[in-house]
Amino acid sequence: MNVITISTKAKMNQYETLFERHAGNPILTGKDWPYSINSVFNAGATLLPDGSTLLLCRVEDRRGLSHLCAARSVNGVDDWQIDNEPTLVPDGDRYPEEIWGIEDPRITYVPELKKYAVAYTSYSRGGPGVSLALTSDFRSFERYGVIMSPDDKDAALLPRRIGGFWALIHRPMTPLGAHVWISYSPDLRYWGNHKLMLEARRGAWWDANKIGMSPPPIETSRGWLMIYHGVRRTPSSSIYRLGLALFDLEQPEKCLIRGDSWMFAPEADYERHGDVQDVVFPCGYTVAADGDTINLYYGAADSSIALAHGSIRSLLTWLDANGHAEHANDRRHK
Ligand code: BMA
Repeated sequence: MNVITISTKAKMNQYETLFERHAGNPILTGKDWPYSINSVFNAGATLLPDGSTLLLCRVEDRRGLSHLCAARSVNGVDDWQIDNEPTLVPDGDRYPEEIWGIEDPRITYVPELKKYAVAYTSYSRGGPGVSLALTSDFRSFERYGVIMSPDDKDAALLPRRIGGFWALIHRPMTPLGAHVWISYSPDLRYWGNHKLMLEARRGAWWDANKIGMSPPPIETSRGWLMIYHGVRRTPSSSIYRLGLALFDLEQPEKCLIRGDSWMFAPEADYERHGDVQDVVFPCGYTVAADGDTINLYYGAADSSIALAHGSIRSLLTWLDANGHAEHANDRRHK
C-alpha cells in the first residue's frame, strides 16, 4: 500500500534551515561589473591554490546573450576582483554551437589532469547542449566542443575516474520529462554507457517532471551528495527549488537516499523578484578548511549572485531523517 509519511521535523511548526543566507546578499550584481552588462548570475565556483575563491559567472549582455567572466576574492565574500573584460566568450565561428552564448558553468578540479574542467551550456541553433573546456588558470582555455548534443544541460564532470572512465552528470530533455543522467568516457571526448541517475517525480511533487543537478556533487565518505533543482510549473510561472540526493561512490548512478521535500527555495526579495522570478540556481560551492562548512553560490532570480552557508554533516543528517532509499520498483511518486 502506498503510504505518504510526513517526517517528524515537518510536523513541527518550523522546517529546519539547512542553508543560512549571507547577510550581505546579493554579493554580486551587474552594478559591480567593470563593463556594461544586463545581469550576472549562475556562477561556477572553486578554491584556487592560494586559498582564494574564484567564481566563473554567467554574464548576460543587453543582446540577451551570455558569456563567462571570472571574479576572484580572498575571503569568498567581498572585495571581488572582476576581470576587466569577458573571460570566456562564445566563439561562434570556430564553435557554432555557441552562437547564442555560453551559460551556467560547473567547475571540477581534476587532480589527475592538474586542471579545472568547466562544463557549460552552449546555446546552439539546435538548442542548449553541454560543452567542456579545461583550464589551469581561468585565463586560457582548451575547448573540447560539444560533448552532449542538444537538448542537454546542467552538467559537471566527476573529479576522478570511476572504474577507469571519466563520468559526466548531465540533464537531457526527453518528451517524457527531464531527468538526471550519467555517462562515461575513456578520453573526455567520446561518451557512452549512459545511465539514468535520478528521475523527476510526477504529479504534485515539488520536483515533478523537470529536475537537474545544480552544483557538481559533493564527495563525502557516505557517497556523492547532490544538490539538485526541481522546477515546479505553476499557472503563472515556474519555481526553482533545491533538494538533496545521495549516490554510491563507486557506482554513482545508484541512488542511496533521496530527500522528499525541498530544502531551499526562493524566499528573499532578490530571489523572488528579478528577470526571472522565483529562482535559486547554484552552480558552485566551496568547502571551508574544516571540511564541513559549505559555501553555496547561487544565481538569484537570474539577476544576481547570492551566497548561503551550510554544513555537509547537517545535510547528510537531514537526508537520513527526511529521505528514502530509491528502489527501481518504488512507485510511490511515479
Ligand atoms: C534554467 C537555466 C538557468 C536559469 C533557469 C531560470 O533552465 O537556463 O540558466 O537560471 O532556467 O531561468
